[in-house]
Amino acid sequence: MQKTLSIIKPDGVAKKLIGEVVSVFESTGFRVAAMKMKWLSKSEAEGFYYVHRERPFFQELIEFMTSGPLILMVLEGEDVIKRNRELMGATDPAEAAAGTIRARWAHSKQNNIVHGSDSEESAKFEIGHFFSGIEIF
Ligand code: IDP
Ligand code: MG
Repeated sequence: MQKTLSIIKPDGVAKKLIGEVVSVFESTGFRVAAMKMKWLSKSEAEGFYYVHRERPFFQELIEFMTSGPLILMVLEGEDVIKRNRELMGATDPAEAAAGTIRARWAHSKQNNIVHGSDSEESAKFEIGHFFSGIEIF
């Protein structure tokens, strides 16, 4: 069984979409193996998005990700990394396929409701950034 890191970003929490998003994952058959609410510090957000540090939108992205509490989850399932990315839809909601989480609820390319790891390597790094072994069930 594969694991991935999923985040309901501050816009998703503010829009009261926690239940809707978790429902998409659970009805797909993913198991929630860990979950917590957290308000990220600047350095926690910068460390998480380290790979994007040179991108022009980096500072705004960090401001957005630290603008309020978010939900961190470890999801488990068969091929969950790729399947979660499919459920999320494209980064820009204008390009996201109909019925995906971002097509349904995202406001913009930045404020796009969810994060999901994009590879086994990033899933390992991202899960370890936020969860210790004893927090994952
Ligand atoms: P992803 O979340 O679909 O994997 P990435 O390219 O990894 O997309 O970008 C990480 C996050 O940075 C996005 O989810 C989004 O919040 C933000 N972002 C990406 N591209 C842009 C942009 O062009 N303008 C503003 N924000 C962006
Ligand atoms: Mg990404």
